[in-house]
Amino acid sequence: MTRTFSGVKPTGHLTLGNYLGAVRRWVETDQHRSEALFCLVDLHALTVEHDPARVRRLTRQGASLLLAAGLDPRLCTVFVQSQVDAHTRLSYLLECVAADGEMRRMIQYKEKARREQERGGGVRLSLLTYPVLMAADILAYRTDEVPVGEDQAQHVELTRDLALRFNQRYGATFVVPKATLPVLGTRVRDLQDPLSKMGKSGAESAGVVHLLDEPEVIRRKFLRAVTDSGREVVYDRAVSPGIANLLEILAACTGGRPEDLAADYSSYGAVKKDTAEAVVELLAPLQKRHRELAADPGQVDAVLRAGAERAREMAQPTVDAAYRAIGLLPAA
Ligand code: AQP
Repeated sequence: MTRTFSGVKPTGHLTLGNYLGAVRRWVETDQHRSEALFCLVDLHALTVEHDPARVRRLTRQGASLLLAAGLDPRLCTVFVQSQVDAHTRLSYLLECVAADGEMRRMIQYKEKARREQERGGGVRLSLLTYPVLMAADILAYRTDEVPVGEDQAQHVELTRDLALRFNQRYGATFVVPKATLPVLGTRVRDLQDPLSKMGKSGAESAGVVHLLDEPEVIRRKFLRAVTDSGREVVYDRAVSPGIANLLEILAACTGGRPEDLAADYSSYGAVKKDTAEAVVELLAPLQKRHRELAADPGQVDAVLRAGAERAREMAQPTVDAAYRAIGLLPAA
């Protein structure tokens, strides 16, 4: 059976981008057709300026949201990265086959390092090495497929390179995975800045729709979405990136094609209104289930405990094989 691994970083409240680009597919497809692991990658949240209490809170909230979205612990493994030592142990071995130059070429590193500098903080070394830890996350589980949004494709490509290099130097140890991208929702853009992706870690922004936003907040954000000054509704990312983003979100929610939907509209206002309603409707069941889970936090903790135990068992053989292959003396 195919093995799938993917993760979400507790750096902020989960967004519509996280849902359409990744989580929905995990729920609807991956957990049913593969042996799937989904991880709250909390160590990755420490690569930028962070508040410890907030990371802890967002990790639990993220887990609750994944369950509310429909991940079923009977079908898949949901766990927290820092509770499974295999990730950091393997990461060090992979650092020994990774090169400084290839880390510095990562687009996300360049963007996030710039953002940290603009904020007046230093750039953490862990931000540079984060893609190696991500490679360890994936490789620890002999993963075949990594369902991610487009923004993570370069990191999965690096994971492949590191796995191949390690295997070549030290013998066949890792399965070489591949990224799988969704058809729609690959890159949901910020409603206020449709040239940038909708990201969760920026300051509270009117352009970011969070999964727990109240319906009225969602409607307001869509109503104020930036569009260009044209009038005709056409689906063209280069000419009208704002309206193209709305049509893509609407299509991802309703199952249509953005270019077909464009033909049904004669005003931007109507596109905004319908997209808002489609998102409100899409998120309503998830929000309801999240409220139920919030009333019983022990349930989420129990899922995470069992998930970490299972993940440890699954990762251990890979870590042992990699330690042996690279020349380390077995502990016992
Ligand atoms: N805007 C997006 N459109 C489509 N997919 C997206 N993903 C994130 N944003 C979008 C996908 O969601 C999964 C989990 O993402 P992550 O938690 O690893 O964080 P990220 O990719 O770095 O995205 P964020 O939300 O922007 O976080 P910050 O701001 O902290 O960097 C991934 O599969 C991702 O592709």
